[in-house]
Amino acid sequence: MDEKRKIIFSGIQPSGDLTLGSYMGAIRNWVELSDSYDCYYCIVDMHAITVRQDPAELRRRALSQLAQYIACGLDPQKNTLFIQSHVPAHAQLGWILDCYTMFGELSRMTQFKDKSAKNAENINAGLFTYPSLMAADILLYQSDLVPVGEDQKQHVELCRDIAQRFNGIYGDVFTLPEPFIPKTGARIMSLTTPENKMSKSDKDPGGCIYIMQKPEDILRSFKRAKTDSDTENCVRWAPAEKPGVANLMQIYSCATGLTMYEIEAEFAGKGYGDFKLKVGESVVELLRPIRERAEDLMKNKDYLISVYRDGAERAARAASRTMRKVYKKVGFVEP
Ligand code: ATP
Ligand code: LTN
Repeated sequence: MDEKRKIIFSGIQPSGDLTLGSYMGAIRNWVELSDSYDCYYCIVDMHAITVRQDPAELRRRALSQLAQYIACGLDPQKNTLFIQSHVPAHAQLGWILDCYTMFGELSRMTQFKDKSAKNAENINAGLFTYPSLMAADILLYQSDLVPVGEDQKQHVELCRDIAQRFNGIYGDVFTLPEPFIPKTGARIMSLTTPENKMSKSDKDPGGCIYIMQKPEDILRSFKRAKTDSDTENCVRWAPAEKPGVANLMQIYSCATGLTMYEIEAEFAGKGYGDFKLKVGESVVELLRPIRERAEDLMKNKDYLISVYRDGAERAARAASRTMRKVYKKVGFVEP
């Protein structure tokens, strides 16, 4: 009866407005898991500054992201919702783990390679050591599970390697976390270039759908979504051959709960016009209550402040237990 609840940690950078990709790949699962686990859901602003940010925008987005977490169904009473920079233990453990992470390991990270190609004028040390800070986020809370989209699997695996290395030297200090990746929606692609991941830093606005976007803009983007030149039996599950259609089918499946087989049956004999409209409408209906609730919450800043303060206090308490152990193990004098 008194069995300890398993722990979950996940985070999203306030580096842009939240997308349908992050909702379907991550947040949707956070909500589902929040009943049976002890959950820490973070706004990782320290990760966000690895790419240059406008300070006022970063602050606005962090608060709006908190409102969106709550609006997506994360109850602040049941979950610890907080902002990374408010809990100094993340930076402290991040530094320590930097000393247990290898240059070669960091060099192999695809996100580092992608982001340094996109930000050639600012390949800073933080962008490079980003995964050790992410490992600190996860390990501080002795997390068992990390619900993320597929692109983050490599980082969670590196986190396990770092934890194993540390435990190998000092004994069992850290719990080894597992990634938790959804079966559908693990990788939502851009609507205009379905070979690329839908991403909030995407330069092509039509490719990305945002949680807070207005219904008419969402519908317009779906109407323009890239498909192919098939005319007969065109809504078919064939990801390699029809990436644009497969992406829309994934989105529709996530929004409605229908299987690929049921989606094919629904659109048998119909064209892309009907299909894209239906997918767009399903997303509008999925996001409508979230947007409305988030807009309401944004009017109540005092409430949001009380949520993140309370979250930071709870997180700091849990983090300090791990930090005490780590300080002792590495040989720091007790403060
Ligand atoms: P950026 O463009 O700044 O790198 P992003 O849009 O890729 O940001 P993240 O903040 O990196 O979003 O991701 C937040 C969470 O959502 C992560 O768990 C990530 O795996 C997941 N996620 C992001 N984009 C997608 C997507 N297109 N499909 C599925 N999951 C996604
Ligand atoms: N690297 C992640 C964001 C992130 C994260 C974390 C996710 C930072 N720390 C800890 C899960 C657990 C990203 O870029 N999406």
